[in-house]
This record gives sequence, C-alpha cells and structure tokens, in this order.
Amino acid sequence: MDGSVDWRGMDQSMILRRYDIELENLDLPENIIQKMLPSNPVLRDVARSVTNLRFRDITPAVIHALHSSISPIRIINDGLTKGMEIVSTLYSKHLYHLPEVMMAARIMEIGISLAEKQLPGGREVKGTVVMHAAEGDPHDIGKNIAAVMLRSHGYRVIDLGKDVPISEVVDTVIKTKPLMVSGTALMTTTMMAFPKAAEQLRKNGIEIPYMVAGGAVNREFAESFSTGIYSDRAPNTPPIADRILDGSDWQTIREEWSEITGER
Ligand code: B12
Repeated sequence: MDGSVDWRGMDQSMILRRYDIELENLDLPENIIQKMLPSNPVLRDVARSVTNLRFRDITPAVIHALHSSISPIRIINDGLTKGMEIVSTLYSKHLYHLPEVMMAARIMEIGISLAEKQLPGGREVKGTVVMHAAEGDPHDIGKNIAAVMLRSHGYRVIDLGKDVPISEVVDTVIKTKPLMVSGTALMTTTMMAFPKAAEQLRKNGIEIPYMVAGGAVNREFAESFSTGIYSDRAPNTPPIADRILDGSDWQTIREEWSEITGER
C-alpha cells in the first residue's frame, strides 16, 4: 500500500450527498408542523395560517373558529400561540429564519387582535400589572401574549413595551402602585436588569412580587433575588395574579408555585 485511496469499489452517490442535511435536518418543516399542530381541525387551520405564513388565511380562520363557538382564549392559546410555538421550534432547528419568524409573529398578532375583540369586556378591573421587556431586550412577543391573557382576566395592564430602562420601570411602579410587576427577557445579556430593578424598588419600600419570564430565565434565577417569582408560560400568569390579589406575597407564591401553575 502506498497510502493512496482506491476509489474503484466506492459508491459514488455517497460522495455527492449533503452530509449536513442528512445528519442535522432529517425532518422537513412540513413534517414538524404536522406533528405539532393541534388536533382540533378548526384550531389546526388557525395554527397553520401562522406556521405557513398565510396572511390571507388568518382572518377567515379566526372568524371561523369564533363562529364554531371556540372561546377567544382557546383560539389565542391553542391556535395562535401554538402556531408561534411551532415556528420557534422550526427556527431553533434552522429550518425557518428571522424573516419567517417576523412574518409569523405579525400574522399571530392580527389573529390575536381579532379574537381579543370578542373577549368579555366591561368588567370591573381586578388590579393593575406593570409589564415590560428588559432593558436592552427587543423580544416582546411572549410578553404581548401574557398581556392579552391578563387583560382577558380583568387586569389593567400598563405595558411599557420593550427595551425599557430600569429607571422607567421603577418610576412607573412607584407612580401607579400595581399588584405586581412583570419583566420578560429572552437574552441572557439582559436578564440582570430584573434583580437591579427589584432592588431599587425595595430601597423605595416596595416589595410587590416581581414576576420574571421568557426564554432566558428560569425558576431558579427568578427565586435568586428578593421579590422575584417565575412564570414559565403566558397562560400561567393570570392564576398567579389572582393569588396575589387574594393577598399572597412573593414568598407564598414561591411556596405554592407548583400548586398554582400545575408545573414542577
Ligand atoms: C423573534 C425573535 C427575534 C425578533 C424579536 C421580535 C419581537 N418583537 O419580539 C428580533 C428579530 C427583533 C430578534 C432580534 C434579536 N435576537 Co432574537 N429571537 C427571536 C426568536 C426567533 C423567537 C422568540 C419568540 O418571540 N418566540 C415566540 C414566543 C411566543 O415564545 P417565547 O418568547 O418563548 O414565549 C413563551 C415563553 O417563554 C413565555 N413567555 C415569554 N415572555 C413572557 C412574558 C410573560 C410575562 C410570561 C408570563 C411568559 C412569557 O410564554 C410564551 C409561551 O406561552 C428567538 C428564538 C427562540 N426559539 O426563542 C430568538 C432569540 C431569543 N434571539 C436571540 C438573539 C441573540 C437576538 C439578537 C441579539 C440577534 C442579533 N445578533 O442581532 C437580536 C437582538 C438585537 C438587539 N439587542 O436589539 C437569541 C437569544 C440568545 C440568548 N440566550 O441570549 C435567541 C434565543 C435565538 C438564538 N437561539 O440564538 N429576535
């Protein structure tokens, strides 16, 4: 043997095959979408309008769902948010890219604004919640969904938007005296804004629960600073707010978290 390779017996088709597609993306987007779509056919159409980026289909799909007596909250949670969850999965698998994610988010928002109009309104306001995405963080899709959930459960939401300076959060809380404050971070570089804001509030004598949420944080982080509590999913937020309304402080919410949310 002189060290050279003998190509004669080799299957040439293997040489031209893209190993990255073979190894990393065995699944096509459509297969993943199919597997994750809700089983209810009406909600399936709603979710599919989001996953397949169909601006034209979202309004008829949501109207059809509303006419099929599916509650607006279920349309938002199990149709629109589910669709966006699938899109996030496709993004993490490098099958969708940011333009697709942005389009899907816009389609989801169109659907949410339609469904939201049918939510029972005119009820007495239970309490106020101040919401924001952390200073330096432009990700607000999850926060917007959580805000819809809270509004639909009778809470007044003061939404400060995204990339909100700590000083603005602190000033607003001092001025409006909410039941709780809720911050969202999807970037590990922004989440430290929460303990800082909570500390400044404590220096001003305010010890209301500081709920933190979003992909960058977890329960352990949330409970690592005084007043911090965690919410992992937007639909878990109203039950937590209800407990605070009933008089639970941040320590009690921590103790009862699993019981309130049904999660571990
Ligand atoms: C959409 C998106 C964007 C959009 C945001 C648009 C918007 N208005 O929000 C844009 C294009 C602006 C963006 C920009 C960037 N992004 Co980006 N983005 C995403 C993406 C693809 C999806 C996030 C999303 O909205 N998902 C849909 C929602 C519904 O899901 P969710 O946020 O997970 O929310 C659920 C829960 O977390 C929770 N939740 C979330 N928020 C809240 C709030 C409350 C109160 C509650 C109760 C629950 C809750 O409930 C939801 C479900 O119930 C993620 C990847 C991913 N797979 O998450 C990256 C991601 C978050 N981005 C990332 C990065 C790095 C960036 C950039 C820095 C990229 C760059 N190099 O330029 C820039 C930011 C630059 C800047 N500083 O301005 C990283 C963050 C990594 C990290 N750990 O720090 C991620 C994880 C992508 C990655 N894998 O690298 N991004």
